[in-house]
Amino acid sequence: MRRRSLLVGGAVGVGVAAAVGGGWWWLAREDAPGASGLALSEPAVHRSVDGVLDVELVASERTRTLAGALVTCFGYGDGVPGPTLVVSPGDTLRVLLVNDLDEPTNLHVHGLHVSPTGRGDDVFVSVAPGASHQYVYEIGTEHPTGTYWYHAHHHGRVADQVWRGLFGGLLVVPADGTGTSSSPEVARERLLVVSDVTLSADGTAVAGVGRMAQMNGREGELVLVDGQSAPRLVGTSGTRERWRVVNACTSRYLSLALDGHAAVVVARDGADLASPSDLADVVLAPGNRADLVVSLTSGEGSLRALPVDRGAMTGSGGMMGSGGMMGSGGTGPGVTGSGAAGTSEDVVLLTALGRGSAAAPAVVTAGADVVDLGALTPTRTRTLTLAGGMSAGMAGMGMAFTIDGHEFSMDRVDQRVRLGEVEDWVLVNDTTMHHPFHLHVWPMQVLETDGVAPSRVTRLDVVDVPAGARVRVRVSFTDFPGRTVYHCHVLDHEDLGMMGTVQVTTS
Ligand SMILES: [Cu+2]
Repeated sequence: MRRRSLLVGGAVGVGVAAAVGGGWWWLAREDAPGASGLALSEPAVHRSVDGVLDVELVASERTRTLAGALVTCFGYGDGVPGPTLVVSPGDTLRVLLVNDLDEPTNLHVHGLHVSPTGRGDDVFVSVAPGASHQYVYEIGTEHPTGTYWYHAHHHGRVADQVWRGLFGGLLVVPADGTGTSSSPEVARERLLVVSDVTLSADGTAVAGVGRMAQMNGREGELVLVDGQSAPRLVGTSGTRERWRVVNACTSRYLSLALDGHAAVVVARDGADLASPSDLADVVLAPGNRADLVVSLTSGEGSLRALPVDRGAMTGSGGMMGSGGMMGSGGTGPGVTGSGAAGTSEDVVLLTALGRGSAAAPAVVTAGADVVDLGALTPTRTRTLTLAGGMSAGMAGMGMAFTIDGHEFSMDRVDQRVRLGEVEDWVLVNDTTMHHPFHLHVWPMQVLETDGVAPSRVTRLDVVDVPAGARVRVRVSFTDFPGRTVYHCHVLDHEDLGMMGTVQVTTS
């Protein structure tokens, strides 16, 4: 109780934290089941006006409130997550990225179907310390409404920068402001950006995790919603709410469960589902989003993230056997650094109170019309093989994460595609852990995983490729010529090389 009152009292200063014996980050965490009791506070919102949203995002490292305490971390503006950017089809989104960090960075608008060239979603851009870059994203008039997000995407630094706070939500909503077109009647919408991080004893977001943590993909001690530890959400019983959940964790998979209230998934990765899906059937890999319609009943329930086994990397020669040795190379405090990479904890993300006595409304049963690429004939089929692990080389132990045998090089074109063509990509996972495959600009329709087709049309921008599995996706390369990337969204793997380039040309 004493610890809880510290948290409720507002910002827990570092001095106070030290007085209770270092390792103060445990305070927030141990209080999480049952909640800190703090009311959920969503990020600030910037909404487009007259077809334009013009914002400045300043990436900086400074003190911000995180998990109820004052923490030194990265971020855009005042808080973590950064401000929520809200635009509509046909809008122009202008973002001036100002780099106040002492390392390079850049920006990616995850899931948006926009040009990867010019001032668009070009992840080859590097914004030096002290410099700025003007991004201009033209949102097409036919752009799907839904839940997206933005984050830093500078190769080699992505995991660290996202982990330390460089991410925020991005929504595309109908211009008339009535919520999403497919939205059943909801009393309100909430944006729930889930992230994880580990804090050091002096109240700093831990930078630079150990080799094993990188190899398996780091997972943080703290799992936060909108930068808060197990906040409390209060709604009205007998109403529906739309919860837009973003998995902004660098590696952690989220298998969501809600007790006390009913919920279904109505959209994934900005694509409406033809029919709602059970929450239990949707696992959010890093980068994925799910829009839930929650029917609030009277009383309190909790949204939890259940354990997910995503395997662990084994290198050539079975190097996992000596994991203890390799793990001693400076694994950060509390960062998953040895053994299985999957989450073993059951984490309370938030508690939700339905105030009043009205019974829960019926759950949603109708879905939306979605474009189905299933009947199309692909122009060609490509196979991409994901591989990696620890290996012994001339310079000692090394980690290599590859696609088709190559580590990422921005100077190489790995796939050449003609604009307007429809292709099947067979994603082969030749490792012992899951890899979430993300393609920029163009969404992927999942056709099958190891021969099993999904039960409904499933369009995603991050597709999980389980250990040892083959996943076939179909992509319609429409609208935008140019060069962009595909990669593993376990961001440590991307930084270690599991990324390739695709050049889309008009000839
Ligand atoms: Cu991976």
